[in-house]
Parts: sequence; structure tokens; C-alpha cells
Amino acid sequence: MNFIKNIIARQIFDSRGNPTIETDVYLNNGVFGRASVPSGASKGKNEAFELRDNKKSYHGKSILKAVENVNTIIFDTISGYDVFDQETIDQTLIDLDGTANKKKLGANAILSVSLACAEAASKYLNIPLYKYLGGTKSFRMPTPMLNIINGGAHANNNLSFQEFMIIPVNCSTFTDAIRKASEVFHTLKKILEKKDISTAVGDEGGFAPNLNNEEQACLLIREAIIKSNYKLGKDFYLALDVASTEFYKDKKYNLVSEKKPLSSDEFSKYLIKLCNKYSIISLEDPFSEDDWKAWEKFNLNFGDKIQIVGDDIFTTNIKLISKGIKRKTANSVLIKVNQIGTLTETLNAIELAQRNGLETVISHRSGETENTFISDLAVATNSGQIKTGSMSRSDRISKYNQLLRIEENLDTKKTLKNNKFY
Ligand code: 2PG
Ligand code: MG
Repeated sequence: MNFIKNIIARQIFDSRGNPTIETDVYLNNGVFGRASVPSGASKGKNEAFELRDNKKSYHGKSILKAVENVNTIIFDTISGYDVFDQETIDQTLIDLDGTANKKKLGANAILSVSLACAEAASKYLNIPLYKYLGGTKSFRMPTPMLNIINGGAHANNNLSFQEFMIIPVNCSTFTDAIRKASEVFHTLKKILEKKDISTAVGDEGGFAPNLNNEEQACLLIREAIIKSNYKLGKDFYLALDVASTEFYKDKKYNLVSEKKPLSSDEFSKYLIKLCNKYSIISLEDPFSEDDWKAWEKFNLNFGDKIQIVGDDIFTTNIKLISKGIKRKTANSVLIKVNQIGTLTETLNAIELAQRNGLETVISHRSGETENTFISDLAVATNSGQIKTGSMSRSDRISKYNQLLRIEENLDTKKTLKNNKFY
């Protein structure tokens, strides 16, 4: 028997220095799995509930109630459960909470247990986590999307767009892809230094300078790609997380750099111009989570040319993804484990998207920990894409390092050839 013998949760810190939850799930033979939970800054309104204490300490951000929920009610309920029955564990946690958004126990409390159970099960079997999660299929490594300039809610600069990412392509291996990306990151740093532009970094380890506008960020990245002896549009593409819900007010898009607010149509034109000029091949949250019509129109017109990724609009929730599939809102779904709160629901969201021909991009949060679960998840689900920050800061690098280890472990090395954008 491989049953849950003990569960110990504690409060630790995330990459922004805010409290978050870490949970250890012990099995009867002494093996344990550990997981910690990330936290977002630009959150979709339909995300699962992050339980915080709202007391005086830690500026209201402590999560001791979530810890208590795990150590008492959750442990009392799932103690003795078979750790290999992830679905039953997760369903029990969902039922125990009983609310639509996991408000009672906290999605952070629930997720920490859910992920730690999977980790414990893989350790019990002594197999890598990605193999446990993925089963018997053959795996492919994801293409990394690296956010090397940060703006929006992740930096205190004047860029409205949240993430300016590079996508290395035409690489036979992940190792090769991450090498090229790292070279461009360091070249960009030199370029910024030379131009006397700040090289301080934002929440996801990308540079976060004040710039004239979003286009200047693309220009600087293009320069870095060229100076690294690569070609934009051949060796690299660009991707943006516009995170536009953050600057959508009164049905208009309010960019710091634009004189007047833009209507959905005007903003759509603005985006397409930028895409054409800078080989931008993927746009995440180009429109607000409340602007479904703009999504539909954009996907109809450009969905065959550009990857249109739904983050805030879907929140890894199968109800919203189903709605998006019916209304042809996007052609890709961003997957964040803490947006929904259990492993099973995350896997269901990925399966639903993939079965309906949508791409899945596995994603970190802006507040991360050293936990590398999402690296294994990306490989296990053959998602083909992962975004997990820039080439600095251990909370981001830990995910890339784990992918290097996984690639070393895989039998087939030429693993990126069938990925999108190749
Ligand atoms: C996003 C994420 C991760 P946050 O919007 O895609 O980059 O940011 O975790 O702040 O929601
Ligand atoms: Mg996003």
C-alpha cells in the first residue's frame, strides 16, 4: 500500500519575498513529496482563490490559515488515501472545499497538497516526475519563451505591456535553444549598458528600464538578436504578453506611451503593425478578459498567422476554455496550475485544449518559488511551449535547469523539431 501517512504544511517565501505555502506529503514507507505554490500579480478575475490572512503581519499577506487548513481538515480527510489515485484525492479536496473558486480552504492550500501528492507518488516509484505524470507516451521538450524585458504589473517602469519574450527556433534540442536565448539576454544587457539604460530587472528576471514606448523594447531585442549573430524571423521570433486587462478601462486600451486611449479596433491595428515589423509570432492576452468580441474578431482575422494565447480570459478553467472553443476566441491556452488549484483540473484543461486543436503553453507566475513542477508538467503533457521568465534569478532559472536535466534523461535528443514555429 502507498497511502498518505502524514501531511506537513508551512509558510515559506516566494520570489517577491511574500509568504506562500509549502507542503510535504509523507507516505507510509517514509517517502515524501514536496510542493510550493506560486502567486500572480496580474490576475484574471476568474482565478481560483488565494487565501491570505489579511492580518497586520506581512502586510496582510501571511497564509497561516491555509497552512492550518492543510495540517488539520485536509490531512484529517485524505489521510490513508492511496497516493496513486490523484483524481480521487483532488476530487475529495474540491468537495471538501465546496465552493466554486476554492474560497473556503484556499486554492493555495489545496494545490500544495495536490502537487505534493504527485511528487510523492513519483518518488515512491523512483521515476522522474514527468514520467509519472505523462505515462507511457513518448515525450518532447518544450520550446522556451523567455521574457527578457519586463513591464506592466511586473516592473515599476513605463511600459504598459507586461512581457517581451524571445522564442529560439530551429534548434534541435532544448539545450541548444536555451544557449541561444542566454546569449541574446547577455548581449541585450551589454547594449543597455552602452546606451546608459538601466539593467535592473523586474519580477521575472527580465530588464525593466523606462523606454519611449513598446516599440523601443522590440527594437532593443532585435538589436540584441542581430548582435548575437542570429536572425530575427529565422533563429528567433518575438512573443508578447500584452496583459491588456491591466490597462483596459472604459472599454479602451490605455497605453502609457499613446496620447489617447485606443478602441479595440485601433488597438488591434496597433498590435498587427508591431507583429509584422518585429516578427512577433505569439500574442498573449492581446485584449481584456472582458472584451470577448475583440478576441473573436482578432482570432478570425489573424488566428492562422499568429498564436493567440488566452491567459486571464481562460484562467485554466475548462468552463471558460470550452466557451472559448465554441466562440473561436483564441488558438492557444496558457496553463497555470494555481489559476485552477488542482493537478487533475490542470490536466483536464490541457487535454480539452489539445483535443480541440489549441496549443497549450505551460506558465510560471510572477511570484515563484524554487519548485520546478511546471518543467515536468510541460514535458509530461507534450505542451511544446513553456514560459518561465528570463535568464536570470534562480526562481526562473530553476525551471530551465530542470528541463536540462529532463532532456539529459530523455532517450530521443532531437526533441524540438515537431514543435510549433519550426
Ligand atoms: C502572466 C503571468 C506570468 P502573473 O500574466 O502570464 O508571466 O503573470 O503571474 O503576474 O499573472
Ligand atoms: Mg499573462
